[in-house]
Amino acid sequence: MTTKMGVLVMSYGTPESLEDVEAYYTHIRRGNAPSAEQLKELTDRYKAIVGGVFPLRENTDRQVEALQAKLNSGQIQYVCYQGLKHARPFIEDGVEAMVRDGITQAIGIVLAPHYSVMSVGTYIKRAKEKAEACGINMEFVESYHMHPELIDVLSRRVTAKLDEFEETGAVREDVRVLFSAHSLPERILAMGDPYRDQLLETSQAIASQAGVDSWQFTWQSAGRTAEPWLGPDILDTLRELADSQVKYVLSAPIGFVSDHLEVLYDLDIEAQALASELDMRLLRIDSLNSDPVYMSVLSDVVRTKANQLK
Ligand code: FEC
Repeated sequence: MTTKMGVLVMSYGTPESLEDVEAYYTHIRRGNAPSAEQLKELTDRYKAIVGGVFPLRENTDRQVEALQAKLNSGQIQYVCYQGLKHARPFIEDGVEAMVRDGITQAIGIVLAPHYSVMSVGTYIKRAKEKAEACGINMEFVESYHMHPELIDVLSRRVTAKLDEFEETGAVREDVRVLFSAHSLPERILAMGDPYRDQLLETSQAIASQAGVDSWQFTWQSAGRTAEPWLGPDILDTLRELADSQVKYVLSAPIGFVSDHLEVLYDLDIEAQALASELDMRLLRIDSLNSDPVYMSVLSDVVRTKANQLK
C-alpha cells in the first residue's frame, strides 16, 4: 500500500497585484498599516524590478511543482501544498487544504536554507499550531544549509561568475566574493540564534569548494525599524571595499533561493547603482529558483524527515 504524505512548502509570499501591496505590507508589519510614504516607497521598488512585478509568486509555484515531481519517484506518495508567510495561500490555508484531502501526516519545509527563530522559526510555529489543531502529525526540516549538493551547486555558480570576470580581463584573485543574507535585528545574537553561524558555515564551505580566498560575509535588506539590525550592510561594505581599491565584486546572496524583490531591487538596482558610482564592476550569481539540484536537496531532506516520522 502506498502511504500518502503531505508536504507543506513554505515561502515568504508576495502581493498579488499593486493594489495588494498595502495589505501585504500591513501583514508584514503585524497588522500596522504603513504610512503613505512607506507604501509609495515599497510600491516603487516593486515597479522598478525586472522579471515581472512580483516574480516570487511564479518562482515559488514552479519550485513547489518541481519538488512534487521530484519527490514522487519512490514508494511514498507525496502531495505538496504551498503555505506563504505574508500572502495567500497563507501557511494556515496550506494546512487546511491538507485536511480537506484527508492528509494525516506531513512534513514542513521552508524555501530558505538557514534557521533563525525570527525567520524559519516563525513559519514552523504557525504551521505546527495549525497542524496540531487539525490533528495532522507534522515534522519539520529546520535547515539544510550544509547539504553537500547545495554547497556544490552554489560553488559552481560562484565559479561560473568568476570565469565571466576572467573572460572580460579581470584577474580572478582580484575579485572579492561577498556572501550575503537578509539582515535580522541584532538581538538574535543575545538569544543564541544559529542564523549568523549557519550563514558563515555555508559561506566558508562554498569558498573552500570554489577555491576562493578573497571573500567576506555581509548583510542586506535590513528592515526599516528603529532597533539595530545586523551589519555591516552591503552598501557600506561596497564603500569600504572601494576605499581599499577593490574593483571587482561578486555578490552571492546565499540566504535566498529565488529571484525576488530583495535580490532584484536591493542587489541588482540599489547595490549595482552604488557600484557604478564607485567605479566597481559588480556581478551576482544566478538564483537557484527551480534548479534540479536545489529540488534534489529539498527532496532529500524531506524524504529523510518522512522516514523519521513516528
Ligand atoms: O519579492 C517579494 O515580494 C518578497 C521579497 C522578500 C523576501 C524576504 C525574505 C526575508 N525577510 C526576512 C526578514 C524580515 C524582517 C522584516 C522584513 C520586512 C520585509 C518587507 C518586505 C520584505 N521583507 Fe523580509 N523579505 C521580503 C520582503 N523581512 C517588502 C517590509 C519592508 C522592508 O522592510 O523592506 C521586518 C518586519 C518583521 O519584523 O517581520 C525581520 C528574512 C527573510 C529570508 C528568509 C525567508 O525567505 O523567509 C529573514 C524573500
